[in-house]
Amino acid sequence: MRRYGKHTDEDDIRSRPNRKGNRPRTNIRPKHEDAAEGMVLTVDRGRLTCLVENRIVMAMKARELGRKAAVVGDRVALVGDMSGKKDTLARIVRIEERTSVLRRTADDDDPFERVVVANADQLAIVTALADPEPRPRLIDRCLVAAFDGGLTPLLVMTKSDLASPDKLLELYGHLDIPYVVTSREELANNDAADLVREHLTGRITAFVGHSGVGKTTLVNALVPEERRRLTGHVNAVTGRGRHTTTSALALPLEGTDDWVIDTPGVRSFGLAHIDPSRVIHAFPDLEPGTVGCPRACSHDEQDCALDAWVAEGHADPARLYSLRRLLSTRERTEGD
Ligand SMILES: Nc1nc2c(ncn2[C@@H]2O[C@H](COP(=O)(O)OP(=O)(O)OP(=O)(O)O)[C@@H](O)[C@H]2O)c(=O)[nH]1
Ligand SMILES: [Mg+2]
Ligand SMILES: [Zn+2]
Repeated sequence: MRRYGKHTDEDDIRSRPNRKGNRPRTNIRPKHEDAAEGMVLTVDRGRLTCLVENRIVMAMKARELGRKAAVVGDRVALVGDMSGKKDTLARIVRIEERTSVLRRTADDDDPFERVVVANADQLAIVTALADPEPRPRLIDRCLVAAFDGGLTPLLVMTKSDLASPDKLLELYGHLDIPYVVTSREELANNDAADLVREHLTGRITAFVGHSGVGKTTLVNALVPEERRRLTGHVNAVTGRGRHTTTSALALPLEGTDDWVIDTPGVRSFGLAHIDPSRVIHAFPDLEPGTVGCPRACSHDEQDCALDAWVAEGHADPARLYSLRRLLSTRERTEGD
């Protein structure tokens, strides 16, 4: 078992009784030295399903975590009963520092942001080519969230048996984002899983997109059933008899260190939490051109230096167009 010998927690100092009323003690001592390392696979009303070594352990947040919430993908430290036996419950005493955070708000003016997934390196933005219709604005929003959260985007276009990908490829082809196109037939003969898997190596990939685009279908094609059963995860059945995912779920890809994370369908991807000035960082090829911009330039205004810089041939005009499209995505309504 991996031990956390060197980790310390400064909260510890404050909670330690200071009997003599003298100066607070400053020596930071390791906390929960015997804590085990785990990963959060899914969260259901305060109950967290964690993977500890190769056991599924149910856990709850320890009170000392306060308002900090653990989310799917989080690396956590656990204490207590870690046998994984029925009706046992371990305690999560620490959430390790996250390497990435995928955030969204319900709407752009919603101040309440939620962390969808922690520690993912890649965001698979899944869009159906029909049923439901592709929604480029939603894709753009997911792209901004990916860039902002430190995730690399991957475009997954499903249901090419129902409609051609040409129009979407025209829109996104020049964005330099890797993409895959899958169909019902390719799902059936495993080609879809193979196509997608090529992009999953060495990564933790979160699948996001509108409800019904085929995220779970793809994840199921990637992960054998007995692995999925491990987590005891059940999907809700909608009024129309379709299964819809109600909570995010992380699943390991067999024989690798790779993970896929299925998430519930979203209607919108609010970006209230994202500072538009950060969007430019997703365009390293354009960033040097902002040197001549006025102070606090939004890069979507008249005096922006990027137009002239790009016109001089320093970067592909399509890239500037992409940046502007992403910047303006916040002001537009969904679905257009
Ligand atoms: N024709 C066609 N149907 C597909 C394809 N992929 C998935 N579907 C169907 O689309 C429907 C929705 O698929 P799901 O995988 O449940 O979609 P989801 O994105 O997980 O939906 P939520 O969990 O609600 O977010 C199911 O009936 C699938 O069989 C495809 O490539 N072609
Ligand atoms: Mg689903
Ligand atoms: Zn500018």
